[in-house]
Amino acid sequence: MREPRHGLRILLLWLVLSAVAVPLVYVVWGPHLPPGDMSTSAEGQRFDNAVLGAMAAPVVVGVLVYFGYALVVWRVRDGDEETDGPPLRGNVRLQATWMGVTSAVVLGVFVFGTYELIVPNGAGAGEGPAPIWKPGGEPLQIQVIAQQWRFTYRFPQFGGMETPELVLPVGQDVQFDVTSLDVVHGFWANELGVKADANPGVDDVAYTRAKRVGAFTVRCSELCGIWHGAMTTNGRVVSVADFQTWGQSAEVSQAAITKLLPPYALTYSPSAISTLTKLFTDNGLNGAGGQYYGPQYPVQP
Ligand SMILES: [Cu+2]
Repeated sequence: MREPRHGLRILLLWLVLSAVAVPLVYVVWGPHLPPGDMSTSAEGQRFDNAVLGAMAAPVVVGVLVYFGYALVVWRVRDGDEETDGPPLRGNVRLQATWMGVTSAVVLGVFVFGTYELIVPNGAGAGEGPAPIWKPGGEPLQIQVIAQQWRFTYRFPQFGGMETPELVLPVGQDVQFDVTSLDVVHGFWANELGVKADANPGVDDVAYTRAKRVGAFTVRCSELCGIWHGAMTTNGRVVSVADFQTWGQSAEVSQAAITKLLPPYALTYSPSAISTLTKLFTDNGLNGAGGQYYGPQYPVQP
């Protein structure tokens, strides 16, 4: 009996199933992929995840089709006494195709990923002190100050006030200047698609623009000590008018503290921590050095 054309069968099966899987991944699954669509950077990352998922689908389908086909067609039948097939050595066409296709896939992912990382919105990632991508115009500047174990936010365009609350206006470009007072932290606002290292002595810049009002979470993404897991807060996106009202009233209510703070700078000397800690704790603003959690913490097991 003539051997059927297995390669052609597998190829056709793969083509049909891939034609189903790719749009399924992109159109049906894509809109539900993290980190959602709350900001330009989140939306960009969701698009990247959908494209990469769609690119991965034919690869996964290929593996599964080959696996399934081999299990069904090439399994040993009852009474099949035949030994293994003839030993094969070298198949230039197969080898060249394999190397060509895998190289094209990897280079495609590399080029797409690199472009997306750099060009649209800076991808919401910390770009260091000299960002490659910048939005046009004058973004709202918000300094993110990480400290064991809490984030505070300084607004240089509102008199350099510092608040424990992250509030953003909708539809405006925001520039986060992320730094740390003590150890290595990570500023991660998942729903905004923003993630930037918070290192002492470093100004790490990240951009985004919120697309709708609502709440988002901020958490520390770098193991930074015993209360790292508790280093999380909520932020909110509000209308431009509400933001102006909030900013102006916070500037007034924080004025007494703002006067005592070191002048706004892109980074701060760690020697300022003890003074700042006392200042913040006295004003219910912060809690470095474990004071925020009270002397009974950390609880020993
Ligand atoms: Cu931290």
